[in-house]
Amino acid sequence: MLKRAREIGNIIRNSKEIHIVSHIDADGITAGAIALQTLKRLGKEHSIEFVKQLDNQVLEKLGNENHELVWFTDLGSNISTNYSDINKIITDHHKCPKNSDYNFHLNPHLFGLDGSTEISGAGTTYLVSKTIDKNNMDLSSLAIVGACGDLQNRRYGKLHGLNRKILSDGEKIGVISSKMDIQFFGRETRPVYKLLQFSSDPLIPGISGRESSCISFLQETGIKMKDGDNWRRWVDLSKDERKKIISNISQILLTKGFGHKITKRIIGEIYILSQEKEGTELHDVKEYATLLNSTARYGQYDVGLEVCLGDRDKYLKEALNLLRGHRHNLVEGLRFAKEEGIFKRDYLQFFHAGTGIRDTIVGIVANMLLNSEETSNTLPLIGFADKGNNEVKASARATQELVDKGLDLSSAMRKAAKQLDGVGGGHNIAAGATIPKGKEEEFLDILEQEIKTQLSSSV
Ligand SMILES: [Mn+2]
Repeated sequence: MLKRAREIGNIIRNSKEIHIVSHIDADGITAGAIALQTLKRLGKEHSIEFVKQLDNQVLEKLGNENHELVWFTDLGSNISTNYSDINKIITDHHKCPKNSDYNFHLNPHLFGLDGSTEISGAGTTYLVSKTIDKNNMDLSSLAIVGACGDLQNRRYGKLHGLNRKILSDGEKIGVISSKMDIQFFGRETRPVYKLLQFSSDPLIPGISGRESSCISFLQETGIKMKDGDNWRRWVDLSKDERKKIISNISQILLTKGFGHKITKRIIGEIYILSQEKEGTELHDVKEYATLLNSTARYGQYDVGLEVCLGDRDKYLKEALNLLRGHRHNLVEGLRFAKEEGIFKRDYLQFFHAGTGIRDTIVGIVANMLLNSEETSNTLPLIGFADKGNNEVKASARATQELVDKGLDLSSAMRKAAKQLDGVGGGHNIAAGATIPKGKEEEFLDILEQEIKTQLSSSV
């Protein structure tokens, strides 16, 4: 992979003008930022755009723009075999066919690595950046934000594979540090009771989603919730207090029969960006990724990008505004999906939000729902949302246990969408598709058949 990264580095060095095309999520924004910073430092003429997916419209536009070189980051693996009219390099981690093994295409799947856990789009972009100049090792922090944005730390409760090498680059030069701690979101910025209330992976029965239960749980555990007028956050608690909470949560999970494997997921490695201010949304990698996601989902890619490039003023403020709006929309989306109802079939469960949830957040809502009491955790969950243009977005999410049993949502979604003249793909645990409106029922039939085949053939 490093050899391929160097080859791509050489293509960049030999070009004067480079246009970056990246994906609209935390991994895509960090990948785009790493690419852009690399080109800036090289003094290359550059530009950047973010897209939801590489469809024919985008490709046609790119073809007409006649860029000397196009750098696809966190996407592009699906076009590596065709579109030879665009002079390109690709640093991606999405599944790709073996016959896309070209010298311009860096993808872990081409090297026998797992692109859903071992390295992200930002990570592959970082590898190229580092081969160009060792001074770009400071960008490792963005690569880790991207990896965690794609939940690559969740399978093993810590980063793994090439991601660990990138992490150690960052630790070596002091931009990142890691330690074991609680995995729930908001360690640095949320009052402790809120951190528990929004816990979702794993879900704590009787606690998650219930504010008053969280408060009484903390009281019973003997945790003071306020310090003067200020709510205490997880990072304000003493080591002893944290231990007590973790042990009491574990107790709840174990007595409810969740087993050690799930209970262990409470604790894992967390990552800190050492040069950011403590208690801000940028200090903890997971919170940073969420901040970026909330800029991307509302089309404000440049806001997230500027934050990655170092702005801590105007753009950061705007990003925080978007984050607040995003939280509001997620809560509303979750409520909406529950009201519409979750329908179970033999091999999947689904909801259809129509225009009630933005197509850009239906995947996050599906993920939150999958971790809630409203859904079965033995079935993958599909969420539909109208996209406009007579198209429907389908987002599929599954548990790691199902993936371990042979489920591959990426291939199932791609195959099902293809039969209906749509497009689909992604990762084994999380995938998406766009299909013509009105074909949802048919789509579910095909998808269910695919899932059934996957799960029965792996036994
Ligand atoms: Mn990605």
